[in-house]
Amino acid sequence: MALQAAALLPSAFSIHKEGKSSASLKESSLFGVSLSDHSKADFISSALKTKREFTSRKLSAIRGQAMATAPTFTPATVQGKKTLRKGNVIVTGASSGLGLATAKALAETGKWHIIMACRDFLKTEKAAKSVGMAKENYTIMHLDLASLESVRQFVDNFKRSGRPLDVLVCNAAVYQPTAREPSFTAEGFELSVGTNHLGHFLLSRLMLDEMKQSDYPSKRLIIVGSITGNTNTLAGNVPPKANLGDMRGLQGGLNGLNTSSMIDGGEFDGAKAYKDSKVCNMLTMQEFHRRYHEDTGITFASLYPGCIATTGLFREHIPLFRLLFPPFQKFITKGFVSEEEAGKRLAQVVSDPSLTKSGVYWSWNKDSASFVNQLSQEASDVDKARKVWEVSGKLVGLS
Ligand code: LMG
Ligand code: NDP
Ligand code: PMR
Repeated sequence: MALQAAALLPSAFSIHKEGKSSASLKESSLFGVSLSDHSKADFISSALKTKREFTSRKLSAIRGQAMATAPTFTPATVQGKKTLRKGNVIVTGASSGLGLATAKALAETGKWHIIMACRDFLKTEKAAKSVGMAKENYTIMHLDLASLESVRQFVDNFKRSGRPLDVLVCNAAVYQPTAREPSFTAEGFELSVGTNHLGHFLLSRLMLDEMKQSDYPSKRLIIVGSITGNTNTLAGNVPPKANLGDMRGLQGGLNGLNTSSMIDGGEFDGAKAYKDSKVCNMLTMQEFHRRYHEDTGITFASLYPGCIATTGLFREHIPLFRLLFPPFQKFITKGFVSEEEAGKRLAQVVSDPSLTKSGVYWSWNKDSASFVNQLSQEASDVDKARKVWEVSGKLVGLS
């Protein structure tokens, strides 16, 4: 079995290709979102205030969301003689973990307006405040990826806001390692693949036209992948392993009734469903690249930011796992990264001028230098990518 050096011995790996850390960031804790720090009154007044501040280029109503916007075209950077406006980036799942750390890192550069696309407005508002994001740097918009209706509504709402879309980051995910029975999305798809893959698949397909229309110089569509979906690594060989098989379950709609809830048609396994969903994420990124990069100039990329063993991703794991997993990753595998460091990495993929290569999967070595990593055979299989694209398109009602 071919195992990747990067996974086995991160400290011995030293490809310094394009690794420049992005804008310098202040040390600041990402933890400890305290309810008492953010009173309800505070929240309501800020929501009302930001609503007053909102000036849409189109005057159509924005249904059911609070917006905390800056004027869209704030000059932020001077490139040559041209003044570059602030970039607009949507980050799904920005209410915690990697998404929040990325939003914070981007906000601190002053060059980005972050649309935090989240299912829990209050949690997101508290999270943004807790990491010190300035109001003018973000907008919270409702998105529940476990409902295709919500995805479509989000896209409509975003279009109505009149903001151009420059970068889309598909980051949100759920992981159900201890579930014995599958749960399902609003449309009846198994929850992990339905949320992590199908919700994002519809979102990015629908947002592509928005991105095409943007005049931003470096447009990017980023889908977060993971090492555990790649069986060419040690981590990807910890059972249960990702495997899409012939995708008979996906073709049947993952409903657990007349078809399996698993992509490969097997018995439900929450950890495998998550890893399969990450394989779909990485395949989708490459299929986007093949179909659209040349015509649109958009950069399509995926990444493994490192093992961020402290995030909410493990909230459903047993307490003993949550206790031991961070030290295990820190001291034994040495694959651990803090939320802050992981956020800087994803922020680089969003905005670093040197990370414009399309169709690639980024990883970082022990010096936090980025390099183009190799995907497993399945996660780079061209036929599987096409099949995932076609079957998923039908499931979400696109083709
Ligand atoms: C399943 O269990 C769960 O059932 C499932 O619910 C889901 O969670 C899933 O992948 C997620 O995992 C997987 C099971 C497989 O793992 C465990 O049960 C072990 C959990 C360990 C978690 C970390 C805690 C470790 C605690 C160690 C103590 C640390 C203390 C820290 C203090 C530090 C102080 C300095 O596990 C297994 O099946 C067993 C192991 C399998 C390994 C698979 C690897 C195969 C790779 C292929 C061979 C490669 C050979 C190379 C050898 C390289 C040697 C380095
Ligand atoms: P978190 O649980 O901290 O963050 C996940 C985010 O996804 C949360 O904001 C959560 O919202 C959101 N989310 C979940 N379900 C939905 C939904 N139905 N609709 C909208 N948003 C939803 O985990 P991480 O930060 O660790 O995960 C972020 C990404 O990083 C994922 O794609 C994960 O696969 C990837 N990753 C993580 C690694 C790690 O070691 N942690 C390693 C490799 C990749 P809410 O706050 O409301 O729950
Ligand atoms: Mg893993 C270099 C070795 C390495 C790395 C980088 C990870 C990352 N893991 C490694 C090794 C091992 N893990 C080994 C040897 C074991 C057996 C003891 C092991 C176990 C393990 C479990 C039980 N690891 C896990 C779990 C989880 O539940 C996590 C998971 O699979 O979530 C899907 C997980 C992870 N290990 C990682 C990373 C990044 C994860 C979690 C998140 C993800 O892929 O998104």
